[in-house]
Amino acid sequence: MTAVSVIGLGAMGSALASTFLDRGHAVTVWNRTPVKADPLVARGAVRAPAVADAVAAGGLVVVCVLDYAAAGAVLDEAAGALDGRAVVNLTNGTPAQARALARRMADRGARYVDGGIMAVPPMIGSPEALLLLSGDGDAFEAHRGALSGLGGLTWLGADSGHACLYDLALLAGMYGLFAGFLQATAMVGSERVAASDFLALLAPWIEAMAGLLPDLARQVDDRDYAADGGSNLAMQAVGVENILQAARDQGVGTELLEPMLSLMRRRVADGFGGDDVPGLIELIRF
Ligand code: FVH
Repeated sequence: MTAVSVIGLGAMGSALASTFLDRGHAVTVWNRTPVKADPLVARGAVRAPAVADAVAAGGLVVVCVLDYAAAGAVLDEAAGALDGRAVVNLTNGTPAQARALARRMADRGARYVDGGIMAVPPMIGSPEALLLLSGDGDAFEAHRGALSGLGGLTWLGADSGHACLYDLALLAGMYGLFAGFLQATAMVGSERVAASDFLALLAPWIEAMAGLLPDLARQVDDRDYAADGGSNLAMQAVGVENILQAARDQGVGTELLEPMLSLMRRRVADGFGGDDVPGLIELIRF
């Protein structure tokens, strides 16, 4: 079994360390605030006195702290121990931050894999938890077995920025969904309808709309947004205007959907009112 070191014992780092213990790995832990290691030490983990000791102890070094500034700082503190180590950084950040840290790790002789976790801490160790990983393919293959104990793995290739990019893109999809949920429940809430009651209508509606995604994806890929007699953008823009006006009339805020309406108006003004809604991507895409 690979000896694993976990650096960062917040909610997620603790769940990772705990799961490695469950799977029978020798686990060394380090956290800036040492007391957070106590429950893991009670279960058999070794407390490293300094972060460099944790790095030196692990065949696989997993980092999971708040942000890349913290990840960079703790790994700098362990600079002398990094040569030859496999470092898997599961901290949330941007592709540019991941690529910069990958270069710093390579300069110090570490084999660096970047990752994103699509799960909340209680899901770690279950098949529903998804880890997105990219970077040093040899390090990934060497530790695929240990990492797969945390959840499902998706390898995204040699660019260490890709795991972050996919992670943030998936989260963007999630926050779009949350924005719609909040707008909808605030609107019916203005008439004292409980969100939990409204879900009986909202959840199946969102599920039905999710069924349209393959068609929308095809339109985006083909850059062909013809509405084909379906739901044209000019009509949908009027619908969104009505949503926002109704919200105002009910004393509900409109900030979540205003950016969408403003893109719709621009696209209609540009002469694409007969297209379908995926055409909006032309106003924001690379
Ligand atoms: N928890 C979640 O639901 C999400 C799921 C998806 C992935 N995220 C990312 O995981 C990273 C860690 O998140 P977390 O949930 O463990 O966060 P906290 O419980 O707030 O713990 C933060 C840890 O970071 C340490 N830390 C912060 N700043 C520093 C620093 N300057 N130097 C060293 N360590 C630092 C902190 O240490 P301490 O406050 O206990 O001393 C915690 O160990 C994160 O990127 C999520 O986006 C989680």
